[in-house]
Amino acid sequence: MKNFVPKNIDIDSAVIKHDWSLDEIKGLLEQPLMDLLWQAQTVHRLINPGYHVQLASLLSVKTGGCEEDCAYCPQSMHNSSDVTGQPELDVEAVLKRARAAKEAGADRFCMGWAWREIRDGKPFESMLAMVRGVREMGLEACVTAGMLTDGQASRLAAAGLTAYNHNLDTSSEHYGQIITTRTYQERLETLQRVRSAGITLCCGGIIGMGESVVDRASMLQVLATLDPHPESVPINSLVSVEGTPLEGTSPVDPLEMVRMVATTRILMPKSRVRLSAGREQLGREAQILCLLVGANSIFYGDTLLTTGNPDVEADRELLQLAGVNASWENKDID
Ligand code: SAM
Ligand code: DTB
Ligand code: SF4
Repeated sequence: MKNFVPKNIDIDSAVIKHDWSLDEIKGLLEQPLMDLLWQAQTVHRLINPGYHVQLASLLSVKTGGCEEDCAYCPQSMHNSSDVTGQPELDVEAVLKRARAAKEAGADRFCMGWAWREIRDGKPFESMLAMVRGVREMGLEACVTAGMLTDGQASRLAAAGLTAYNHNLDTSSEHYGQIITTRTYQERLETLQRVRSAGITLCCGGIIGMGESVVDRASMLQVLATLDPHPESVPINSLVSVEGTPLEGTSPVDPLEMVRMVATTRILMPKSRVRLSAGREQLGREAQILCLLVGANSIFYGDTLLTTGNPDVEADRELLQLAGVNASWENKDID
């Protein structure tokens, strides 16, 4: 695919600013779909003319038994999902999975720990060895393991960690309905520690947890007023898991996901917008719309942390059908 910028694109459409108001964001989210899609597509094509899509593979290193009470999460010990506390994977097992992900074409390897906060000692030393090993393979490395201290953040940075994922999940206003064991403020402080250590930020949220459009705008406002913007912004739609308080929640309309991705792209033009959990429920047309209007990364591989994701073959087919560039086929990556 040739990289070109269509002549009628206004460079100012991709303005990087950090003072977005709630009304502006709500206005973007709620504008007529055709206008939103055009505006987002304009920004997206300007920023990513080659339609390069980053493939990020996920692995749960420590699964289940988490002390936090996140209402969406099958790994919380407060929920009765069928995810029992399992022994942590060792360094060798994790690196084997990272190698397989690289061979399948992944660019980034994300490792998750079902922890409230990072624990020092052997588990943390193993985490550092995993980060070093993943980086030595030439992959980006991302960790998501809850809160951390400044000292832990610096050691992760020194090990070569590319990104730390810590999501806002929802608006500060809706937050109390979803999590009670950790405050919104603690989340913001964790993000600040990651930033101060020089690690890039991966921070986004989930839609479909009973929030309003204003809640979605409010969460996006917190992200889009960070300076700099998070380098990656995962947009998840709730995977409603049996045994969680959100079991049985009605699925979000796929077009709501498209609106969320499009608005995220307009607000944070240069960030990597990752179309994250919930793709199995989206259908290929909605996923292609997301790729068209702003998503430039997906989770790649048939499992997220504990729930399902489209398999590699289905995703290769989807990406080929959409005509985007992804590393597994080694096309003209820009
Ligand atoms: N314990 C760490 C933490 O909370 O930061 C890391 C793992 S946690 C599973 C990472 C993120 O996955 C959550 O913040 C949430 O946004 C997302 N997530 C978890 N369960 C989900 C679900 N059922 N549906 C959609 N997203 C989910
Ligand atoms: C993110 O925002 N989504 C990913 C990743 N960051 C760690 C996790 C999705 C988890 C979905 C539920 C599960 O598989 O347990
Ligand atoms: Fe624990 Fe993270 Fe799940 Fe919350 S989202 S229960 S912190 S693993």
